Amino acid sequence: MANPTRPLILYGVPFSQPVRAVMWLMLYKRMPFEMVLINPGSRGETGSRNPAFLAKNPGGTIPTIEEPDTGFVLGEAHAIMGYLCNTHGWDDVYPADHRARAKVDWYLHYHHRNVRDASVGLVAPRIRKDLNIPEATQESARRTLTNALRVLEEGWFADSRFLAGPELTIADFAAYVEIGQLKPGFTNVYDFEAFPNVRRWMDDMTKVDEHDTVHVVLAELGDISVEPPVMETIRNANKSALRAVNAKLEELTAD
Ligand SMILES: N[C@@H](CCC(=O)N[C@@H](CS)C(=O)NCC(=O)O)C(=O)O
Repeated sequence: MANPTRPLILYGVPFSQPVRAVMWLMLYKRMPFEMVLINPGSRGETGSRNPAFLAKNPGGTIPTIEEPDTGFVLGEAHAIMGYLCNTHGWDDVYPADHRARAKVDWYLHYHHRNVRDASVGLVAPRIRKDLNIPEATQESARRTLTNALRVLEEGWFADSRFLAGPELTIADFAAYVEIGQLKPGFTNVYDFEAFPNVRRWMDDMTKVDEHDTVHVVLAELGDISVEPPVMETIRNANKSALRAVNAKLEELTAD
């Protein structure tokens, strides 16, 4: 939308992987927004399963965005990133050429039932005990993830610096928030030894603008491979992350 008078609202929490992807794109593009905390899965007043939020997004998931000026609401991280690129002309990260864009979309569709299983198999069981994810589901998700990493290692990254070609695209944001969360320095719950191309790409992604701002939550949470974090640690990590994002947003609006 041209010249909005009020900044776009992003509903979510920094701990959510797809929320981080959307946040990263906007910070990377230096686009001011307002972060409104919505807790995933909760029926409470600020929860994603509260009737007020379900009226915006019937699926009850974060991220969701809202344009205060128009009332337009959109869910699903990849739809949101595509929409933001389309409306702001961010062709560098979502190429205008049909075939180049289709390749980005190819990855974004592939992501959902493959790379996204990183969270189900390795992170959510340690962080969200309340979800009671059965061991068989976790095991199957870990297998799916390993298979997806092999596909990335031997296919997508075989002769390509980034996922969809030589340049960074929104496919990389989407993939890294899932894969990168597992590495040493963050949760450290997966052994990437067999995937040198994926490791090289993860290193490159740490150099992308605003990587550190978006990942304060994981840096703060630290290694959870041995001991699952206590609730207080998760809460504090989310708070520090929010402070970091808000500080960056203040900087952007002051510019
Ligand atoms: N496919 C969705 C997935 C979103 C998603 O799974 N969000 C989680 C948080 S990471 C959520 O909102 N869960 C709450 C729920 O399902 O009740 C997207 O990419 O936006």
